[in-house]
Amino acid sequence: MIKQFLAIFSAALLSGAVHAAGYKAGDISIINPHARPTVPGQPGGAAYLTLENTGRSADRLVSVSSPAAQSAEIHTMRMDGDVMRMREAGELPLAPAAKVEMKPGMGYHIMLNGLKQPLQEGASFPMTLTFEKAGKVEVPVIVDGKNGKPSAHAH
Ligand SMILES: [Cu+2]
Repeated sequence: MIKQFLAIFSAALLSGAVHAAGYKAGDISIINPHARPTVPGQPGGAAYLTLENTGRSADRLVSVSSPAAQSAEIHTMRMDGDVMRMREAGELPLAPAAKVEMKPGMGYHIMLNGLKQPLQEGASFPMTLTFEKAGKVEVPVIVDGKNGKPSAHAH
């Protein structure tokens, strides 16, 4: 059962330049889910969001899915010597008070494999996050290009 999500639009954030959307699943806050645009023929894309555990017990993001892609995986990037390597993390641990901000180029991201159509700037698509304790929540992911060029994300 998908819990109803609660949208908290903070329109005044950062002098109106950024409209960050926030959602909740139990004690977990999901902030600003967004994805980079992709070009036609690009098989995969990446989505980013911030997760904050406002509760007193640890939780974990255990899976992600979206009708926009055949599969979605939790990935991490890290430097191995001078080579950036990516791997499937499988899950994302959230200790009490932990805040994990996904962003391009480092740390965690959500890999969207087998996109059904290109992600177009300005569009949005639903994504379901499943947490071990907080359960499932569906959030809209906004495709935005404000971080610059389309993601050159390939594995
Ligand atoms: Cu990846």
